[in-house]
Amino acid sequence: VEASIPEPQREAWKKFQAKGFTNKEEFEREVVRHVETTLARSMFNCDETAAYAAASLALRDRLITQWNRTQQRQTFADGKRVYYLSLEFLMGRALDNAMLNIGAKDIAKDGLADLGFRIEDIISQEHDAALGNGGLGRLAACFLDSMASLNIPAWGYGLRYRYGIFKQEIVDGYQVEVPDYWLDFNPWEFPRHDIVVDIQFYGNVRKYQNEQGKNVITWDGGEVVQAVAYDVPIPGYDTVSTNNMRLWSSKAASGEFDFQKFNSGDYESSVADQQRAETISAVLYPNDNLDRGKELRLKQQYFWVAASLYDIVRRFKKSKRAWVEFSDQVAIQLNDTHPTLAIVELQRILIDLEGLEWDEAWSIVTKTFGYTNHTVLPEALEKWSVPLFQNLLPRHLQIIYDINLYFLQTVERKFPKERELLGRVSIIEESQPKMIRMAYLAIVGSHKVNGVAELHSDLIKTTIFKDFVRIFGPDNFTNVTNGITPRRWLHQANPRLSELIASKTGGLDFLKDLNILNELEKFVDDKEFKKEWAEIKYANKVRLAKHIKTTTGVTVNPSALFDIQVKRIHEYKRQQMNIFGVIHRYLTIKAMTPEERKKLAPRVSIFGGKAAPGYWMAKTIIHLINQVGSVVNNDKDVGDLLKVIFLEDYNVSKAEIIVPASDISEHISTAGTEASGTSNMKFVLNGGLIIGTCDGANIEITREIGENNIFLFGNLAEDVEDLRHAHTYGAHNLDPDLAKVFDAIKANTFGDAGSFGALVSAIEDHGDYYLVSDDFHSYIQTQALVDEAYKDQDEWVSKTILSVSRMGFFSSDRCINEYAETIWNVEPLVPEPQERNG
Ligand code: TH1
Repeated sequence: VEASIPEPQREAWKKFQAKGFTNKEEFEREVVRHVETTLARSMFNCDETAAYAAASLALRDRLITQWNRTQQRQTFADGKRVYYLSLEFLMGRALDNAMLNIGAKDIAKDGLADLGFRIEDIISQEHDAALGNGGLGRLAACFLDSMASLNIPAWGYGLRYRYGIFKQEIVDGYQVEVPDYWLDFNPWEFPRHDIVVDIQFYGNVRKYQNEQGKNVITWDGGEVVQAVAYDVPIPGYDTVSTNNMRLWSSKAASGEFDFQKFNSGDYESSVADQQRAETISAVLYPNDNLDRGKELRLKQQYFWVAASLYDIVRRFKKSKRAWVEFSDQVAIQLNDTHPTLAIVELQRILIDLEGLEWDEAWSIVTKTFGYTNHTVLPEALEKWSVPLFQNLLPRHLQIIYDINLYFLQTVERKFPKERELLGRVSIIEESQPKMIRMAYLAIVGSHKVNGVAELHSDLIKTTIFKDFVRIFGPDNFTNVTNGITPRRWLHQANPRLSELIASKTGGLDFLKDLNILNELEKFVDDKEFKKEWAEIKYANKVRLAKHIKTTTGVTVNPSALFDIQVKRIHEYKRQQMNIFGVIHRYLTIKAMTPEERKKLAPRVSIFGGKAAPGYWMAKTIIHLINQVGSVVNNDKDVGDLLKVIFLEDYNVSKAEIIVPASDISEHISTAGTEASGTSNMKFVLNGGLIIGTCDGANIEITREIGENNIFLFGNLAEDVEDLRHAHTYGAHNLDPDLAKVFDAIKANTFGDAGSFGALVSAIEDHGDYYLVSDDFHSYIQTQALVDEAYKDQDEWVSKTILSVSRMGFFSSDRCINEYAETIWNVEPLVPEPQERNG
């Protein structure tokens, strides 16, 4: 409220307040103005890049107005806000989404046409904002869309990586990583050079008594780095509520160079200091579901968490409330354990800087935080080495030890006879070196822990967090099944399907209440409707076929069954099983007579996804897929019956083309390993069926759409452990069909067998941890059922309509409402009608 304009001058401000555009002519005027002034160009050198820039600038002018008003309204209302802390936000493109959410796409389309551009060409100029690896980052993006659309006062806090997830190129069948420098021109971010926070690292802790005789602890960091805020507006759908995503960028504390060093001729080291500071926010770690324990990663986490908490606490302190009210004003959600240091940092602020007593502070902390777990894979659970941590954050280590001490004392009191329990649940693992178990710290410091699908939430309660359920009671553990935003994943990605649905359900309200899709059920036998439905799927397949042609050179038949598996490449997701199944299909076709071949349903097997650069086995899987493709796609015996495609550089904007084009998509993780999966929801919502295991959200999708509409196969989670044991202690009898596939690979059918040795021997010789052989027969048989079912197109289309009509549950709006009610205790803040009208 300081620095605001005095009352008498406010009239002038109101008179000249920014208006933006409200119709096509005004939109065109704004675009031309931005081309001619902001971009300093003209109609004689306005290419599509410039038109994209100008259209985005015109659009964002409107966003900014809404955004400012929303922030003002939230500040005046002085209610509770949600802070979603995520090290990843996989936003994809912003322009199309912004146009649709604020309801300006038709205006923009016509306006751009008047100015000589096709809107699709302009939209496709935008570089994806790819600040995430996969499902976890995209979930955070869907959540931001839902929180804004539901008018929930919420901020996302993240890191402004200079390089997002690498771009993938396929060279001679191998993945090659190319850096993703994306900030050249980014109209969606607003640097806040006035919002700068000093963050310290390393240094020493001192304990002394102050003049009042009180014990004081100070931490003097050896290194100070500045965090600069960059804000990104997050528009809600069909509301003026526009929330904020604040991303922190690192820079050297002295601003530029260290002048002393510079003047004394030590130019190189002064540049080095600067670079070291900037390195913190330079690059996203490209590992999905893997923790590598690197110091720079810990620096990123503390840098981001400390800046965010400073910001949150500063905002709270402006309200002049008592500290006990903190958790009435602030809910902080931890997206996995990556921001767990926030728990320690808030405790440090309260006791060291604000002078609260430990217990009072700790009670505030635990009421504030909620922790979402996204994985049970042991290699993904974060642990920090104590020596490394002590060096970087000495005061935080002391606080963690104290948290652990008090925690273990309560455990001891509650379970006095169980000595081994203390070691099991200790936040410190007594290994060499000692390790800090971040998930345990997150549980101890939060009032609610949730998993992301029912099976997963049950699994964490009965396996990795079993002891904690006894200690804290079952009420601290809950499930919130993931969801996806229907705005991007239906309306934006599949506009024709969205339009058809709107025409049958009375408009676009289903985008705000996805259960309205139920009304489609009555059209399952409507001939005309089914025809239109099928035509839309076909058109989407034609669009993908064109993309395949231009990017790979391979011609695929849009009438063939499109079988798609796109997601990060990981052994637990079992792309290897898919490609072995493809090889099995190929061998079967080769052994068929021409007559037999005529009866077969043609299929296109489509893969896409990135391998972590250091994940050798995942890279081998990509290589095998490409090798199989180059053999199969050029085999005259096979023709259209089978094509194998690897789509380069799978990302959010490509998903928007791929997802609407599936007939079947594969979600075939070893049961119990995929916490939820979210692309499964996207594919079904777009009229595709699923082949999948009883894992993650597949189970709830089955419950919702009915088991007749999904192809489930494979062993169950409850049996996985015994099966693994059987491999270790018994003879591992390879599935005979899989053995034939391995024989073909070993016979160099797909190039040098040596390249794929590790892939084969992981199954043959090293215990087949992911149970590929155990599930292979069931997988092949179920794929045969898919072939059969696809032949009856009429029935197939009915299944897809029924499925879509029952997908309402998987809206991220439902999911966010559950978080709001059961974890955050926040209410929407709905804009006044006059604000809605401008
Ligand atoms: C994913 C899970 O694997 C996936 O099943 C789930 O749908 C998604 O999160 C959203 O809940 C995860 N991604 C990561 C990434 C990192 C660490 C752990 C996980 S779990 C870096």
